[in-house]
Amino acid sequence: MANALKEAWKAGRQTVNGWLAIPSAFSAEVMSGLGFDSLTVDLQHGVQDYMSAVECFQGMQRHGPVPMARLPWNEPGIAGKLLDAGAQGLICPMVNTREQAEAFVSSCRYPPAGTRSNGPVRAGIYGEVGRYFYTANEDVLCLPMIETREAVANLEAILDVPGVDGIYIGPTDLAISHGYLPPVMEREDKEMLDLYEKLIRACRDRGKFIGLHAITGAYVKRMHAMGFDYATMGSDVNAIVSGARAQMAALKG
Ligand code: 3PY
Ligand code: MG
Repeated sequence: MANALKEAWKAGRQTVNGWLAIPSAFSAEVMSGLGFDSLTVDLQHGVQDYMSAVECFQGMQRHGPVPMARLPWNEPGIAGKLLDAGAQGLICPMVNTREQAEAFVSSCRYPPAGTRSNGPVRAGIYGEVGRYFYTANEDVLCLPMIETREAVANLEAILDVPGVDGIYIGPTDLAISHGYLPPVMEREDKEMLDLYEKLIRACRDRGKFIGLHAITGAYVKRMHAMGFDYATMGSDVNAIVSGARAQMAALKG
């Protein structure tokens, strides 16, 4: 099954990702009907574990955004399990060196490209029967996160690792490592925005894709205009908080 995100980016179409921190198939189902191109289950900072991630993948099946997950850390066990459960792309936090990028890619690719073990227990029941093994290495997106000074210093080496499809920026960790506080997601610091431009150019030069984490539609629109291929307009928690807060203000105001 070809990866719809990869196809969109190759065609120059920018996409919007949603972020699932709530461990609920129903919440994932509601989010999946709102027009996101992809939804990412967050096992790093979200209240999600392997089983709730599987349930979120099941919940989003009906409307069909591309199912993705953010790993809790660069660790092959959970990477393999999430891919077997149907994730079509993985975002890996804190990838700072070429070696770490190689380890991440290796977890996601079947031999000879990597060391992923065969057993796509849920992923294999979609698409053409028996084909998953032959298409997964091409279809699964490997997106290391660039969110430290060290990662920026090693950017070219990370991007040049075969099998790295693109990168994902973690704006708060990246800002913290550059000495910019408070750790808010939608940065306005000139140095950070200049850095984003630099990262976009480096990805363009190498035919790699680039995305970042954001919250509001207005900021996502600006980041698309800057040249990001994808941006997260997240999350389910933000949506509840902002929606309920607005209604509470209307009630009391
Ligand atoms: C960050 O801001 O560091 C993130 O990882 C966003 O998800
Ligand atoms: Mg981070």
